[in-house]
Amino acid sequence: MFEKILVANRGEIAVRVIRACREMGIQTVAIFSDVDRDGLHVRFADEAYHCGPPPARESYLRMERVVEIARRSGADGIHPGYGFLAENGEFADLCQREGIGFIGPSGDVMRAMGDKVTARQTMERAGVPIVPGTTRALSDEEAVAFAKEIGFPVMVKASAGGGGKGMRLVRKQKELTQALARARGEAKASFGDDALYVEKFVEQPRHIEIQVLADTHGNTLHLFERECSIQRRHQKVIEEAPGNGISPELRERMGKAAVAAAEAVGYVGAGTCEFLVDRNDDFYFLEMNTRVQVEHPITEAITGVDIVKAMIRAAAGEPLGLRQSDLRIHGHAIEARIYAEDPDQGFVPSPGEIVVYRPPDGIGVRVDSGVYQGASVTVHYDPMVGKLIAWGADRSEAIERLKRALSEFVVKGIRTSIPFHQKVLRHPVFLKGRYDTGFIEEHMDGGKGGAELLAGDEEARRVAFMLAAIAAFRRDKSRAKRASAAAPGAGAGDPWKDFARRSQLRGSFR
Ligand code: MV4
Repeated sequence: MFEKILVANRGEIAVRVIRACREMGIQTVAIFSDVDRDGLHVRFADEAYHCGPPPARESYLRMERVVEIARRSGADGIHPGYGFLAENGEFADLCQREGIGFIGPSGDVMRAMGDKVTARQTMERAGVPIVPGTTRALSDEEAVAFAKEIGFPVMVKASAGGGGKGMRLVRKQKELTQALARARGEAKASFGDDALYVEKFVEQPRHIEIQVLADTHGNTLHLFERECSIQRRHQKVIEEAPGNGISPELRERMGKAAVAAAEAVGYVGAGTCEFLVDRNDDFYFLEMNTRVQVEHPITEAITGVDIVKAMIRAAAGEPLGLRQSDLRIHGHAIEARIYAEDPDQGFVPSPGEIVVYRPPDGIGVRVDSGVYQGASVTVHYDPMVGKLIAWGADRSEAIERLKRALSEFVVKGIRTSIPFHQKVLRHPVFLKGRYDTGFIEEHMDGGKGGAELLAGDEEARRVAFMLAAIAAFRRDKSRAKRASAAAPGAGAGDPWKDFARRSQLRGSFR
């Protein structure tokens, strides 16, 4: 087993990993950029090292530096969380060369899944259903010929893409040439790889994903499905487990497909197979995420399995100690992602100091967050500041608990997505559970809130973003003035005074 793990991340997921390590008796090392010196993950870790200036490219994404910090601190493992270096095959290779255990699959597995054309070939051979389409990269001429053959509408996708990046819906043949040119340009610019493939467009699909766990002893199993169709511009907003109206028979077929997908690439650790499910309940493999996902807690809630601990054990070469037949679904869980965004202003980021923070608690409630009262949210990283997860004996209890918990959640100083969640949770279509990936577009005014003008207009969004940053700066300044005027020591004192292990801050990188 690992003795000391460096957590190459920040925010709520870094805290989540540190908690698992603490429970396992593993020492932890945090890294932090200039603006994260007071981050919650820094407070929670046993040691913390500075890793660079605020831009991720110059701090959390510096592979050589992260490995150097691991070496200096004596860490024998690195957990990448999600985002940043989590799905970077080169980073996994580097860790391996340096003799540091990367907590995730090998670089080869990441590349096999990261390249969508390769992944589609692998899945086809493994008997996993894929969306009808091509299984090799195409020239423009080949793409046109193929689209005519399968018929419109089609989707043009970048082989190096994923998560909605480098994707084009083409409804008519005469739009195809331009779509191909744009998609190719975008793919080249974003990924340095302009390989494209074509798929039949699946109308009104649901996004259902299967959580997979695999060890190095040949055990691969699944932890059932999550429904993630409530998304806004490819950002998930609400997720639930199990999925709505997924029959035991469909669940078993999808679970077996996901296990076959993982086995086909020799997967180790925690991974997720994303599927589209159409109105006939036919399902198609889309992509595999080779990391722990934001929404993993809803699966933990319904299965009782600690997914982060399981991935650490698997990376250490230990057997999972679970069999598929041991696993059952208990009740229902729903997660609301709390974003520092203003739903009334077209979801512009809302950075600033969190002046008041009072998270909910009580039966069936879990909060995984990376912030605290007095913390500051910056514009440098993902605006998700935390997650609220409610568990209930059935879906309606989970919904009522989540509503109750949202009503208790007090966050002041920044705007959050909480009011938007409350709207979704009141919507009859959501309550029925009969929704698909078009839900926010169709039923929530496109998720525009009150500011229709802002949606879709990049320039207006940029201006709103800047205005929000200026407003946050002003608020912070006037607050700082008021705070320094107030009598010191009037409050409860330092809330961190009795914290178990205040981490030692070490090292500096510029
Ligand atoms: C599709 C699709 C329909 N047909 N592919 C979006 C994210 C990326 N992972 C794949 N996506 C889609 N691919 C075909 N052939 C519809 C989507 C899609 C979507 C998928 C999952 C969740 C939300 C979505 C929102 C819009 C489009």
